[in-house]
Amino acid sequence: MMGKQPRGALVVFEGIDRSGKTSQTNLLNGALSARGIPSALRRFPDRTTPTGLLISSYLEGQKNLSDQVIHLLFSSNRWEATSEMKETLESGTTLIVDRYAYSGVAYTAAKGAADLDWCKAPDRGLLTPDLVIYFDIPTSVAASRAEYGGERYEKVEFQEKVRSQFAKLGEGDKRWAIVDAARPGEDIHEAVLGLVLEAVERAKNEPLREDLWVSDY
Ligand code: DGP
Repeated sequence: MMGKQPRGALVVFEGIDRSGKTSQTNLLNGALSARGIPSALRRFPDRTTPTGLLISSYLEGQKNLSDQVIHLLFSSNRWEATSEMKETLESGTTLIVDRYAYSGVAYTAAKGAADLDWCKAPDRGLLTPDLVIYFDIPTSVAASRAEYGGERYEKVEFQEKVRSQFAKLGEGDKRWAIVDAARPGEDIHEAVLGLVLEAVERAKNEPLREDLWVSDY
């Protein structure tokens, strides 16, 4: 009889706006497929769900919501995807996720409206990533990229604050890997692929955990 399918890895990409996550996640997905490793992409916020539509109109500046309300909506948007993500991972597919709860904390904390514990609380107990790849890039480099400035958070001074919140979040997190995202795309891809292939192997022998920020909370 065939043994149980080893689970896929949960790989999360984080970084400030225009740090290059979206193009690198697409490249990574292609590279994994080429190696016969089942993988799928997902991004947060998922703007297609009811919470996602509200989030989208907030980001586009059509709707104003308090810092607390929008924080909880972003968190809900992740929680509503959890059971589907779990099924995907358990079926052996590696999930490549463009933004997750770390963005949730970094963007709200950057507003100065709430402390880190409050920001982390709603996402506590989400599926725990096997690897978080943080795309580190100077704010000035990100800001010079195409289409920057269109949405609510795309302002250099604010992104600077988000960047320092991300740095704080990564400290002491053993799942956190920092990738210099100001380099040429090919070099970034190579670094990312190395980290992900390692995580895919590791995940085969480790149970899927649903304790984000529970043990170190
Ligand atoms: P993106 O689709 O990756 O461009 O993200 C849209 C914007 O929303 C971007 O400025 C980052 C921000 N963002 C993503 N996730 C969260 C979150 O959980 N909370 C807050 N406050 N902002 C977030």
